[in-house]
Amino acid sequence: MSVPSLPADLAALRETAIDVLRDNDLGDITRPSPTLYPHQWLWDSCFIAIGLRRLDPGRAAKEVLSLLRGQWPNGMIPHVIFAETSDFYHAGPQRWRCDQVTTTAGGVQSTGVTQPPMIAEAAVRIAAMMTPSARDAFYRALFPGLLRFHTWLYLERDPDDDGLVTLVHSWESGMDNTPAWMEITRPAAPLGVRALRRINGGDALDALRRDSKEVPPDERLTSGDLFTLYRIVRELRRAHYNFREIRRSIVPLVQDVAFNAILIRANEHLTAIAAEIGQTIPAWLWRSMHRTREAIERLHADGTYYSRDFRTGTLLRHETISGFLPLYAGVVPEDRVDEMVKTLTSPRYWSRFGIASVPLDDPGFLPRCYWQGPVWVNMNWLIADGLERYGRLDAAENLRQNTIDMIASSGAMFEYYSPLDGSGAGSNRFSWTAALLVDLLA
Ligand code: 9YW
Repeated sequence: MSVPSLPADLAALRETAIDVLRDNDLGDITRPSPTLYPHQWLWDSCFIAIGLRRLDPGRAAKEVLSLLRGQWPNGMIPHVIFAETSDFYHAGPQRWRCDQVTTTAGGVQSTGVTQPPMIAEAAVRIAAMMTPSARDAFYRALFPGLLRFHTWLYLERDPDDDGLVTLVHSWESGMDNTPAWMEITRPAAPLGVRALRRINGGDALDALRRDSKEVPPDERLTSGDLFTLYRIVRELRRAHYNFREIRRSIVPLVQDVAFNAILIRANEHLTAIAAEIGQTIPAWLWRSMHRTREAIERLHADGTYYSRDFRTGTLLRHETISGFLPLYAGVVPEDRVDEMVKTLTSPRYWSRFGIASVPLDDPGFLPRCYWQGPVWVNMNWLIADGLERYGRLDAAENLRQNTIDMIASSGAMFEYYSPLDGSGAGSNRFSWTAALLVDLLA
């Protein structure tokens, strides 16, 4: 499907995006990038499907349905489903060894943690492009697995009926080295002598850190942080990926604000899908879902929202882009919205390229380093949606236009961009950037 009204330069940019998606297409899944990420990631596939629906709704539906192949018997949908490829990925099946504790619906290998539950959002967006009969078939194929996933999130990750689900690894947040997470993770899992020796020694680390050969090392996690994240995986493995056991370990447990905000929106969509195909949501789950809307209020302080340490109940008061996701969830009281939008559109966060992942005046701000400062296209997309939801139409429109302009001026589908000059960093053939550009141009 082409977009006839596009000027020539944007039409060419759209073709570049389509080419990236085609190149990363592995059949009915799309890898995030050809070099760094050769497998299927949960929320990547959802953002990718949101773009693919503009090109081929049937293919977009397959992208989402294929996530169910990785579903565990307990309902979890994993953050990475490993593809059959020999391409290098540093945290592959051997690091997780999940086949020792479980099977998956499709007999595929996976990681033992999840990622933000964007599936229901992708599903309703795809369905909006389908004929009534295709839509009905798609919803019926997806709903049972999706319901079991949301059920798992509450039963396993909100065992105290607190209303907020708890994450067990920063990889679950989708924002690997975001400061709030690293500040709680580093002290919980100090590096041992062996890890330090590997960091300081040459070869062993080089073999693990091929990512820093693909792109400059200062655009990636530090080796210390990466080893800390591996250490947490080891603890999760020892706890058999079971929350009751994890709770007794050193693993930091976080009620992540962005994840819970995305869950709130996903719950609304799940409820709508159920109604449309005549299915019911169990009453206890419905009550839990409702509780999340109220519980997120406990993450509010000083005009923003923070994640919370599940073990101590204290807020992790480090401001990041996650604090704006309650706008996307639609749970911000109207009398608070102006102040939040003022902060969001201030030079601390806002530039003509979009929203910085960490405010520019943060002492840890690094413009080209992953989740420590760069602009990410998926965040711009989510927050623009939230702004629109609250009727801040000019800000939403500006954010979308800035995103398109930023990608256009870089000329490539980068993984993330510097909020200072819009230069691209990380992978330059990154699928969700390509897909969301296609969506924004439609
Ligand atoms: C990793 C794949 C993933 C994204 C995450 C992003 C990064 C690194 O890449 O994670 O090895 O999982 O932080 O959001 O899903 O694109």
